[in-house]
Amino acid sequence: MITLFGRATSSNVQSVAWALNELGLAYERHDVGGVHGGTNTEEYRAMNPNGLVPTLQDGDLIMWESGAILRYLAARYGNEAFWPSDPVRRAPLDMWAEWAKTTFGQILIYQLFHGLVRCPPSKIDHAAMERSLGLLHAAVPRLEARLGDGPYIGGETFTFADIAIGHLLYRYYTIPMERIETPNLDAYYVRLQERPAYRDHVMVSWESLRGKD
Ligand SMILES: N[C@@H](CCC(=O)N[C@@H](CS)C(=O)NCC(=O)O)C(=O)O
Repeated sequence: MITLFGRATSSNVQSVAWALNELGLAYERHDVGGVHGGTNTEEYRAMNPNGLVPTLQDGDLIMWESGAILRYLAARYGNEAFWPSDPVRRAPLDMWAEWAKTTFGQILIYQLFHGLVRCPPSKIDHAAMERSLGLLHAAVPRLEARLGDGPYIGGETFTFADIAIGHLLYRYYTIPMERIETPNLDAYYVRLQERPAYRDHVMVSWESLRGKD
């Protein structure tokens, strides 16, 4: 039995929930973190010493770090297309998954989502947000160019790299901020929305996370 600990509004939890559903795995999800609390108990800290979500339990295996969880699920349960066994075919996908986590996601979630949405309006640092937006606008054309080569990050087929990047796009397209013109990325976002698991587990309103004065 697989258990996912983490609130449905967390983008990191969403990537894992989306992967579990794409892979057709049965699992239970427990609301932990944010308004639900539960991350500071001895029992939870024994599983995840960071006190963050998500945490995944699969039999005797307990894991934290959503990127590592995604790779684990893909490697254990994914088919050859979703997680190529050939390291040379997998490497470029992994490169994009890493870029999503360390570059695109860092700017989008930890700078802009936190700075524009989670921050109380009177405390928004507009100069810092302008700088972050500049970084985002410099990064996005790389993704736009990549998506000019095929419908998915790896080309013709949907892979774990699409989850690593795609789960961030609901935030990307809904945060109240300026976006540059990206026809390929826009079409990709529409393509992802055709997947029921994306609609159900990623397109989750973040209204409850909005900072208030
Ligand atoms: N690098 C970690 C980051 C985990 C993280 O920052 N999780 C946030 C939610 S997205 C969290 O636990 N926030 C506190 C909470 O929800 O109580 C991962 O990818 O799993």
